[in-house]
Amino acid sequence: MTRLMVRGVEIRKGVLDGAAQARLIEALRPVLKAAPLFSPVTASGKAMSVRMTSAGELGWVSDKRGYRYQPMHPRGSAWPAIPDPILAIWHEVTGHDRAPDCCLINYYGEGAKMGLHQDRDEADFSWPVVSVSLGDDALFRIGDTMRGGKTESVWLSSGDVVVMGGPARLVYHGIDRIRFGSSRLLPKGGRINLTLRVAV
Ligand code: MD3
Ligand code: FE
Repeated sequence: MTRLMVRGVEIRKGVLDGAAQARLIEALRPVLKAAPLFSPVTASGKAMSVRMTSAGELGWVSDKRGYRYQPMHPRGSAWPAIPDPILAIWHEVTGHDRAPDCCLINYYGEGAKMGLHQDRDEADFSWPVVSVSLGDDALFRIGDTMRGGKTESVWLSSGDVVVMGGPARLVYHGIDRIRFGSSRLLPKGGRINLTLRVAV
């Protein structure tokens, strides 16, 4: 495992081996069945290219009313629990006893991307954010805590874990593109990113 620090963001390459990645995909199968991926719309009415769902007490949603954490999937059902092997990564990486209340599940199909943004819908920025990459490689862009600064990019691959804590918690970040078909983890290709957060 190698550890990279890019603008205060810690990138741990190759944390999960192939078997561990496959176990996570297996654990996500019933979650995605109970809480299907949906295409969020921004408040300005634009569809996001990333499809999403969540597990945990709260899920992150965006629609014409804006974005927020809420206790239900858009179809009205409670979100499924965060699977144990995902919680184990959080506890291992953060050393905290408190569990995250949201596991956002982002799916990037061919051509999907996520523009530069800050994660600031959470109540307490002293909690770190942990992200797990599964499937196709993605070009991750990291900027400054203010919009418009210089940015640096790094490729994330399946099994990498990213930790944002301390001053890096509020840096601008995004996914410019994925290399569709670069991994065989997902039979239909694409990328899944799990983002673990303490939201409230
Ligand atoms: C840096 N997801 O869901 S994960 C997001 O790959 C999000 O799907 C991207 O940004 C993805 O909000 C990037 C890495 C990540 C997640 C949260 C962060 C980087 C972060 C929070 C603060 C700083
Ligand atoms: Fe983000």
